[in-house]
Amino acid sequence: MTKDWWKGGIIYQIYPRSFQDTTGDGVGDLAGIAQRLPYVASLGVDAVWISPFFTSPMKDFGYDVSDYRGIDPMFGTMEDFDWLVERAHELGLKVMIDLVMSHSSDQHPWFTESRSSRDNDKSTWYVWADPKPDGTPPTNWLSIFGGSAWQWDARREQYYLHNFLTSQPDLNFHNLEVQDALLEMVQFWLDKGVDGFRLDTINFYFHDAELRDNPPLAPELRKSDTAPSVNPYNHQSHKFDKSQPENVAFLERLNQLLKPSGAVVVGEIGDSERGPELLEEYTGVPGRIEMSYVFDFLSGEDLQAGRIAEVFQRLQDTAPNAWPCWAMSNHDVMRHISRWNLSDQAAKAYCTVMMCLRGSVCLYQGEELGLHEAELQFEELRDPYGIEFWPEYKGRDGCRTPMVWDMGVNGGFSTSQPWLPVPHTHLQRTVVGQEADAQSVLHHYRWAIGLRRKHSALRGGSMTEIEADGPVLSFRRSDHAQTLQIRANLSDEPAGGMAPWQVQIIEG
Ligand code: TEU
Repeated sequence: MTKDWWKGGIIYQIYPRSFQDTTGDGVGDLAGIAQRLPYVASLGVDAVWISPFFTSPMKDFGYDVSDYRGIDPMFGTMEDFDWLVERAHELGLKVMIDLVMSHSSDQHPWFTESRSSRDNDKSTWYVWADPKPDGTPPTNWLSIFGGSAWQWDARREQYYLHNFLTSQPDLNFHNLEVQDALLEMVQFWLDKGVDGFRLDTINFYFHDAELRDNPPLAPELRKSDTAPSVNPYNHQSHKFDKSQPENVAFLERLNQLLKPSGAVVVGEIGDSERGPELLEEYTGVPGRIEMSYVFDFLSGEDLQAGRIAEVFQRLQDTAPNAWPCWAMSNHDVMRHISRWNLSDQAAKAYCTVMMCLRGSVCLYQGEELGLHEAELQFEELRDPYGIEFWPEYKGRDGCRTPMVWDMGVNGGFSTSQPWLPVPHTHLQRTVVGQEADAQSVLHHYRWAIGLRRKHSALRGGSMTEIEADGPVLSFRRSDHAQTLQIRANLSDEPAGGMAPWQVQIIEG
C-alpha cells in the first residue's frame, strides 16, 4: 500500500473495553482485539484506531492516563500489544493508537510531583494559577464535564486547570519540557511499529497564557458539538481556553518527528466556533497533521441532503485544502441509527454516501451491524459525564455496550457479566447472524467499503457540483483516471426519479 493509504482511507474504531474479552472479567482486552482482527480485515478497511489502553485509573475509561508507556493490566500486557501489531500488519491493517496528551490523570507521577509544592522540578508542567483577588477561580473557563475548569488544590493553595474531569489535569504545553516529554513518548510508540495516531482533543493543547476570561457566546452560535445542549459550556465562547495559535508550532514539531516513519495523524478538533478555519490551519498546510476528525455528522441534527451540501460548501469556502475525516458514530455520541431514527435501508444509504465523500472515514465498532443506542437505567451508568447531567443528557454508555458476535452467552463478547449490559435487541444483529444474510447491513458495509477501494476517484478525487434538491443529494468525484456521478435520495419517499434511499453511482 502506498504511503498515502490514509488519504480517503477507512479507519475502524475499536473501543477496547467492549470489543472482545478473553480473560472472563467482563471487560474487553488487547488479546481479544488481536483475535478478532481477521473479521476487521474482512470488512476491507485500511486501519484500526484503538481507543486508549494505557495505564489508567479509568475515571474517564482510559482517557485519563497515568503511564503513557504502560498497558493497563485490565487490557493485557506489552506482549499482547506487540502481537496485535504483528497480526494487524500480516493482515494488511495499519494500527493507529489514541494519544491523550492534552491532559493526564491526576494519578500520573508528573502531576503528583507538580502538586507537591510550588517549586518542584515539575511545578509548571500543569496549568497552575492563583485565585482572582476576590478569591474566585482565575478565569471563567468551564469544564466540558460540568462546573468550573479550575480545581482548588489545598497544598499548593492554587487552582489547576482541567477541561474535562477534575481528575484530568491539563498539561502545560507552554512549557517546552512538557512538549519534549510527550514527543519522547510518541517516539516510544513509533519504535513499537504503530502507523499513526488519533490525537485526542488536539485543539485543547494550549490555553491563553495571559489567562483572559472567555467572552459570552452570541445566542445564534450556541449550538453544541457533541456535548449536550443543557451544558453551560456551550453558552460560552472558547476564545481563550482552547484553539490557541501556539498549537501550530507544536504540530510542526510533531510532524518533524513522524516524518521519517511515515506515521500519520488524525487530530480531533472540537470547536463549533472556528471548526473549518482550524481544519485548514492544521491539515490544509503541509508539515502539520494529515487529517482532522470533525463533528459535522456526529451532532444531533438530521443528516439531510441539504445539510451535507452545506457542510461541503463551507469547506470549499473556508478550508479548500483541508482533509477531514468523517464519522457518524463514535464512543462519545448516540449511535447514529438512533440519533436519526434510521431503518436498515436508510443506514445502508448513509453508509454508501459516506464512502463517496471527499475525505477519510472513521467507522465505529458495531455500526456495520446497524446497532442502535442501548437504553440504560441510571443505576447501570458508568460514564461520569452522563451521571452529571442525567436525565437531560444520558451520557455515553449507550454507545459503548459490547460488540455482539454470535448467539453465545453475552453475544460472544465475554463469558461473565460485561461491564455494560448487552441489550437484548442487539442479539438479533450479531456478526454471525448477519454473515448468513446477504441483505444484512453488514454485507452492505463490506460492499460499500469495497466500492471506495475500487475507485481512486472516491478515495482521492475532487468533489464538485455538490447540490441538494429536496432530499436528493448529488455530486461528482473525479481524478485523472475516472469521473463518477453520485445521486442519493435521502428520504423515505420517492424523489428525483429514485426510490426511497436509493443511491446511484454512474461512471463517466
Ligand atoms: O472527547 C473530546 C470531547 O469531549 C469532545 O467531543 C467535546 O465534546 C467537544 O470537543 C466540545 O467542544 C475526547 C474523547 O473522545 C472522550 O472520550 C474523552 O472523554 C475526552 O476527550 C477527554 O479526554
